Amino acid sequence: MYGGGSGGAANANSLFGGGGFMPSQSNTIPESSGGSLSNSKGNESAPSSRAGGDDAGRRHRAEPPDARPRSLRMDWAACDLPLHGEDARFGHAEAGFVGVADGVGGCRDDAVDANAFSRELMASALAYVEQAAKSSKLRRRLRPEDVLERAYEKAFINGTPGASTAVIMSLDGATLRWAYIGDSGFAVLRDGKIVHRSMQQQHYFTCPYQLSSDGDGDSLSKAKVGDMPVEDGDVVVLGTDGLFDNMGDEKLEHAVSMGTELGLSPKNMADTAARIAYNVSMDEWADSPFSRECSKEHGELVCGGKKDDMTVIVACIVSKDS
Ligand SMILES: [Mn+2]
Repeated sequence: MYGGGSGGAANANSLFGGGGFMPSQSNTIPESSGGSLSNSKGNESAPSSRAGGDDAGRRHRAEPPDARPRSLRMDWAACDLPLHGEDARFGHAEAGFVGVADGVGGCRDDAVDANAFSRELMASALAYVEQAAKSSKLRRRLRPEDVLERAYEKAFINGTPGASTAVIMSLDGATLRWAYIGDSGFAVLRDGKIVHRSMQQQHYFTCPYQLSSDGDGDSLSKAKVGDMPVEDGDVVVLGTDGLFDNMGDEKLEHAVSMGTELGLSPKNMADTAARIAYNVSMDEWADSPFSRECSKEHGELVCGGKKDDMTVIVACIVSKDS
């Protein structure tokens, strides 16, 4: 467990509540077909069950009886601002999958490459999604929690050292799905307002829930899984804690509203959000989500942002015709 503290042991039988490791199809990494993978070193709330979904997911789950399947796609792009080089991400436009992961920084103390585990998680997730994307039947059934499980399984079996938080999301018809663990998260915006967001899962301040290869991390059964219907024009922002610890809801809503009004591309919106968060992170007098949590923790007013890697994915939900 990095960041301190202790948690439940990760083991094969505890993956998403007892399913265990399934026969892996992810040992073969197919040729890239529209997918994208990056890590920042290179270049550029409450546990739920697998079947459960979270509260917001349930609230939004019921669709009008006359709703016909809508043809939507994700138009996505990313911005990476590396500091320690511990973040990684992937995306596959055709399959409608995106994800980010954050190697937990405590690994630095152990002279472990803190990026190795997050990088492998995202690489394995992309490989599995690419494989599934070749079959429309398989693609329809693919869920973010399955991809996270397969990716974790592969990193675990390979003994890749380290620990990581992660979030994986998919667009399936007009349904947005997610699975996440720790403080890598997302927000869904409609008409410039956040209509749903993930909750940071942590054991205590600065110690997020995390998957690890050494049996000292958290079980995947602690991952939050959910879904909600989305519409043409919705904007999904995924990020590691470097984004959300520096960028409060108001700033995020402002950035996305501005991007939508100006017709900015997902890439420009991701760059804009990352730049705003970066400026906060470098401002020792800033009022940030991180400084507010610090203030609560220490019982006195603390100012400033949090210097960290930042990985931002902006996925605009658009009609397939556009
Ligand atoms: Mn981070």
